[in-house]
Amino acid sequence: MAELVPSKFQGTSPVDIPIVDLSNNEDLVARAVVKASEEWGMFLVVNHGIPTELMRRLKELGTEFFELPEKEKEAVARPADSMDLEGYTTDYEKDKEGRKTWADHLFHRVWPASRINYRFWPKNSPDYRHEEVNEEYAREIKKQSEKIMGWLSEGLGLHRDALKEGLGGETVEYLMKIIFYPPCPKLELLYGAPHHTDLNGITFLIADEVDGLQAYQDNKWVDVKYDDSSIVVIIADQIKRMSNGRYKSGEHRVTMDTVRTRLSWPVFAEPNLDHVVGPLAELVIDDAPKFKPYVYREYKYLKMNKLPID
Ligand SMILES: O=C(O)CCC(=O)C(=O)O
Repeated sequence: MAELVPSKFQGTSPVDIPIVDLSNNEDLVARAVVKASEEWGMFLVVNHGIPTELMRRLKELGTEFFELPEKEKEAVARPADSMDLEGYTTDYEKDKEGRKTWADHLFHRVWPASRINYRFWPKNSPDYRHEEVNEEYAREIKKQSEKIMGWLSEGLGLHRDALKEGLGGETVEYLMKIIFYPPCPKLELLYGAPHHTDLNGITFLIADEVDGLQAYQDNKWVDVKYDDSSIVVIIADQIKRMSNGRYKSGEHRVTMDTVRTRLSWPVFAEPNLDHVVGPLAELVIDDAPKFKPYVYREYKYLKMNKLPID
């Protein structure tokens, strides 16, 4: 059931989500990433090496797409009979009566090349697709993702590639989502996104200057404060399950703004649909497995349909 009255903290939050400065000494960084993933399942990375200009351009092109007339956005619409998420959907425009969330979306895969379908990529600018923006950003995010999974694997006492391999190695897919949250006049009824954890492995999120993302920690909602160069990292369900519960899947939600539109760009690193993910074998020699292994297709189906998951 929807929670009533989403509230933003006014003024200073009592705590802030951890910030990890990736330019620090690698041992320090690795420890900070492990601690934040154990305690929060969410943290900000700064000084990560992805050019701010690349992030700015990515956001500019995505924003331009959502400014197009509806008809042009429909050119990359998700087909009505699609079993996949890729394409543009406008729940906001089309479901005015029964809205539970207040947002439009565009999903398209950005990695691996064999899973990219350019039919769902916006056509508003040739730069959208070309080397210097989305594809370059995807390469950078993949690098960050593998670095972070490496530190998390070592934090479990495993070899550096353990979590990446558990998630499917080079078959891991990166899915870009652009979310457009129009201003919402009735804050008491709706969320941009209700309280949830992500169902994939790990998520990398950037957003425009409007805040709204909140993390749930110690029974409190904490505003996530980012700027135009930081990236929010959200540990998601599959890393929690592979780690046998050692790492948290970060709980979060998005509140609305009455006046301003907000856009965000999460990239979800997720297993291929046929890949089986469960607690890593080395972690359940002495300890009982806390989770059942699932083919990712089944896990995704259960989670998206709010069905029970062991
Ligand atoms: O827009 C945001 O900041 C978060 C989006 C989100 O939680 C999601 O798409 O799962």
